[in-house]
Amino acid sequence: MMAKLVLAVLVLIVGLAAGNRSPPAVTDKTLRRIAHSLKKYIEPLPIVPKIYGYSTQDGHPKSISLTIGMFHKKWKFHRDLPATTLFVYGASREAATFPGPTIEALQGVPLNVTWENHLPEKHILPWDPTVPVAIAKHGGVPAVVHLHGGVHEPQSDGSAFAWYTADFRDKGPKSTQATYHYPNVQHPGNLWYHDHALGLTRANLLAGLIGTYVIRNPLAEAPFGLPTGDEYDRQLVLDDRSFYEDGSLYMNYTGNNPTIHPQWQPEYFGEVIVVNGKAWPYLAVQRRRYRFRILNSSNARYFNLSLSNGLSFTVIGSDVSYLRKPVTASWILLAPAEIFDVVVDFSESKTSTVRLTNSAPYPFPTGDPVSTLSSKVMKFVVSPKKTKDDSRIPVSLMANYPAADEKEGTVRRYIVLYEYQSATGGPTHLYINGKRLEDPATETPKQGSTEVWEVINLTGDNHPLHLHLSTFQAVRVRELVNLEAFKACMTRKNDAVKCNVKAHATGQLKAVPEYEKTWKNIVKIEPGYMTTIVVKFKLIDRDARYPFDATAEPGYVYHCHILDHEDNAMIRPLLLKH
Ligand SMILES: *[C@@H]1O[C@H](CO)[C@@H](O)[C@H](O)[C@H]1NC(C)=O
Ligand SMILES: *[C@@H]1O[C@H](CO)[C@@H](O)[C@H](O)[C@H]1NC(C)=O
Ligand SMILES: *[C@@H]1O[C@H](CO)[C@@H](O)[C@H](O)[C@H]1NC(C)=O
Ligand SMILES: *[C@@H]1O[C@H](CO)[C@@H](O)[C@H](O)[C@H]1NC(C)=O
Ligand SMILES: CC(=O)N[C@H]1CO[C@H](CO)[C@@H](O)[C@@H]1O
Ligand SMILES: [Cu+2]
Repeated sequence: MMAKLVLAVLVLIVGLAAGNRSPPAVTDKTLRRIAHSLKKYIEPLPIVPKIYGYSTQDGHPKSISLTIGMFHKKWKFHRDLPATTLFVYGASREAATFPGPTIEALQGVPLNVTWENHLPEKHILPWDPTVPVAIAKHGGVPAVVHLHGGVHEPQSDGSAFAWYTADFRDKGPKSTQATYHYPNVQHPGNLWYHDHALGLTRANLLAGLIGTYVIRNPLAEAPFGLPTGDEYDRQLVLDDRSFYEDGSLYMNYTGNNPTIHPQWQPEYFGEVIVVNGKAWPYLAVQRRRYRFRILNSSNARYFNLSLSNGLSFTVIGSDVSYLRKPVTASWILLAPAEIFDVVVDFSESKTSTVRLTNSAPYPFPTGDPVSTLSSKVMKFVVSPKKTKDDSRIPVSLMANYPAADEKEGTVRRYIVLYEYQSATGGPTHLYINGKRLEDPATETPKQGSTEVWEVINLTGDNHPLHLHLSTFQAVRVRELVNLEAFKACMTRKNDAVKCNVKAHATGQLKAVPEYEKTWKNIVKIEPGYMTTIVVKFKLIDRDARYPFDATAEPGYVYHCHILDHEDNAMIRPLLLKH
């Protein structure tokens, strides 16, 4: 009783300190009832607005500067839900959307973006002061933008410590500038921008701070003959959210271990599947090919996507890179923050509707099976008449990209993922290599080099590993044998070599899916396995060094992209050296 009272008071104090309204009482059942009450497939899928990151005034593409703000704004997720306040990106408050505008850049044409923080005094969601977190002394919401998949100098990387509030009233220890330089020197592909403020990433993204970014190279891409134009080449930004009756976003105000972390929960799962800012939308399509750039921007939900009625995906790219050649897949497993670039040919549909469905358990891979709610994603309504279609699926794509070659690696590192639990077994925090973000950098690759990272998962979850700046791909996924003995040794010594990792990394091999055999920004790390990734700290299409000083302060980071893990604190510095 006393403990409960103390807890309630603690939660109240923390809630007040964090400037939050007290949470309306709500149960999972209520959240599910609200989700069930929304009529499925009646909201049309919005086209994500576009902002060009270059000008073509006199025929030649020219470098420009953009100003993009973070605003609070009412957003309606569904006809049957009242509008609610979100944090969103846009050129102005009027233009701001969820997800934010797609920035279209050209390879080789640099772009400057000034990211302005116009967020209000108080957050719309709860946050936890006991994880390493940005705290604004003078009110306001700390924010900083990271371009995920971007190859750019460290000063423009959106370090978790480089946050700032509205009018720069408060700023983090590594904040220098609000204008970021994106040189766009890298090969064409799909990127996204999102918030990266210390300890607030899960809340800021849930609140709406996400947007997509495409780098094009018309000369290299036009010969592929893929579907083009706003109508046939589209973004599908997937995420999951739960809502209160009044339409506002739900996030649990009570931690799973409230005496340790009053708010932090190991994984956020929402009952409602949202695509391009609308709950369970539909898209009317013609009987022809469409290109979809599918981004999973959920906090923690994996999606195992498939199409009904026998249609399949032709996968042409994964994250920031085209594949060497297209791969047909009947399902694709999308981790948080992972992107797949696919073509779907609706002329093959024998029916007038096609559903995009999800079957990934949550947490992935050993959690609950999907519900009738989260198995639905969106619906395509296929027009009856066949349409003229000039697009095609090419035989090969970026065949000149180098294959991943482990022998090129000059350094081999062991990267171990740990989860720590309370006496009652609830996760309390997660670390990489048993170290905090604030501990000195141990991963210090040479710029221009290739390394081999052996990533060992000692937790029960699949973790999407993300490295800033570099691109990488998995070459081997091997089961660890005598896992418990290895884990016990690692828990004591935290040293893979001393714990004789070679003797344990002898189990079954799992194939790397064909559609992931390219240079990626996210690799899914299977629990109980050692995943070998080849990491390139250079430009892959030209085998060239970065044309900027990648060794500058404040450096980069690498982390798990389950946002709730990243915030507490599955994240480490990545400092490049000359
Ligand atoms: C972008 O910023 C860089 C560095 O400050 C500057 O040299 C360049 O002129 C800017 N470009 C534009 C188009 O303003
Ligand atoms: C919020 O978290 C607490 C603690 O883990 C849990 O008991 C409660 O059921 C959660 N609420 C909902 C609606 O899931
Ligand atoms: C989306 O990404 C989140 C985390 O970034 C991940 O947990 C989730 O499984 C992903 N969902 C899909 C469908 O890929
Ligand atoms: C994804 O779902 C398909 C069935 O739709 C299933 O065959 C496949 O094994 C699933 N993939 C994973 C990784 O769970
Ligand atoms: C799914 C799976 O194999 N998870 C394992 C990940 O590793 C931990 C500890 O090493 C195991 O306990 C999990 O079962
Ligand atoms: Cu994780």
